[in-house]
Amino acid sequence: MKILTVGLGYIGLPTAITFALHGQEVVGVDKNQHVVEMLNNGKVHIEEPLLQEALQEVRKQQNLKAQLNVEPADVFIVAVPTPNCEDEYKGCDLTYVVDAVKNIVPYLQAGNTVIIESTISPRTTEDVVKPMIEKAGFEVGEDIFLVHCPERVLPGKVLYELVFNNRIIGGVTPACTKKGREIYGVFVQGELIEAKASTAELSKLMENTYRDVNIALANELVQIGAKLDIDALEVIRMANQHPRVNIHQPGPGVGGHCLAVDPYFIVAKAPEEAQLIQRARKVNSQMPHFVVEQVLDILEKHDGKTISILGLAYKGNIDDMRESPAVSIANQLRSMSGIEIRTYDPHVKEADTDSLEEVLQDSDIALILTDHDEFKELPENAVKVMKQRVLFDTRNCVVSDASFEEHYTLGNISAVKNAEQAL
Ligand code: SAJ
Repeated sequence: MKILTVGLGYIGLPTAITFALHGQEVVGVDKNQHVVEMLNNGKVHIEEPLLQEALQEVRKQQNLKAQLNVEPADVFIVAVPTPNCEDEYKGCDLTYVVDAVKNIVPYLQAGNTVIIESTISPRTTEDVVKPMIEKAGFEVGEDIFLVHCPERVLPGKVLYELVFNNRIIGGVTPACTKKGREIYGVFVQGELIEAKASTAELSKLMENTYRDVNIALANELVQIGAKLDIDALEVIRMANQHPRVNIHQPGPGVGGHCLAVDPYFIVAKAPEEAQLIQRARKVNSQMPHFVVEQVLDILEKHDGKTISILGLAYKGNIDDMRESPAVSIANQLRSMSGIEIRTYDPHVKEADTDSLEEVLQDSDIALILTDHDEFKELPENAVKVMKQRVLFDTRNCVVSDASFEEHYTLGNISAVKNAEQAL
């Protein structure tokens, strides 16, 4: 089978490589010449465990080539970004998907399959993509098979989850679903779940929305705890011992290109109905501001001004800064007068410093915004160069805090306020 993937990003590249690893002839297409050149020189352009090794393997087998243009194939997979529109509800911007399909259509031949992997708003496969294929004279379900197969992989575990997660195969007709099953059956060892394209679209969006809403609940609990002087983290630990309760982990906000983006795609299609989803988005997107306020309170209490930000990526052990709450917090703090901030992230090149000692030197507070493994135990020799050994761990990820004199979390921040009131 010859498979052509359009988009060689966080999803398209691992997917292309996985098909190639399983013996398929794969052509990866991307409009970014630098990415194409890097891949053809044997280098991946994103940080993802085992991806570099996997690329080397498929290059050895000569199963994957990268290029700028589309060419004929049996299967076309679209894995391009779908950002938010800049409109009232931040709906799904389909520009890249539509462009990709436009580029593919001239190469389509009867018997081909078109798969949309990009996350799209509900009804897009049937209402937008299908008409584009029909306009070229094909009958969908007879000549061309059209499927929406959303990915569900977790950054950091992509190559494993691509193979072992259950996968939804949403065909526009039953014949389309059957084709989709055959194609993903090449490597998926999880269950292949048959669905209508529109059900698959909304299911994908609801999976991330479920998580976003639950994280919002945890973040709201933090604010309730701060007001009532009750440790929210303790409450979560306790409540989660109930067999049917799973309160998520609070944090400095929700980032990444999924949870902070996908819920709006639903909202834009049904704004009157999606009230809870909108409220949860608001709670999570206000968390960076809440954290900034706590940081200012802590600084005031300790009469300090220098902040060392540890972590810029949107979550631990990856280099992805898309929609990262850490970046928003850093920017908000940076814009304030009388405050000095420096950033450090061992996974991100854009940080101000590349050593822990350097970022902590003479600083008043170590502010952890990303739960990288490197931050779980901050070595004493790095902490001792701080002016004041104050830690604010918004991720609750530090396991050993012996080198610090004060250790704040999202569970005990009310202590700062109470101390101020007592003065
Ligand atoms: N976060 C919290 N508290 C939590 C869990 C996460 O604050 O209890 C934060 C993280 O720190 C991060 C954000 O939420 O800032 C999102 O992280 P994540 O690990 O929940 O999700 P993503 O965006 O990296 O990946 C998600 C996954 N979806 C689900 O788990 C339902 C993944 O399976 C999807 O494939 C991916 O979105 C996607 O592409 O849609």
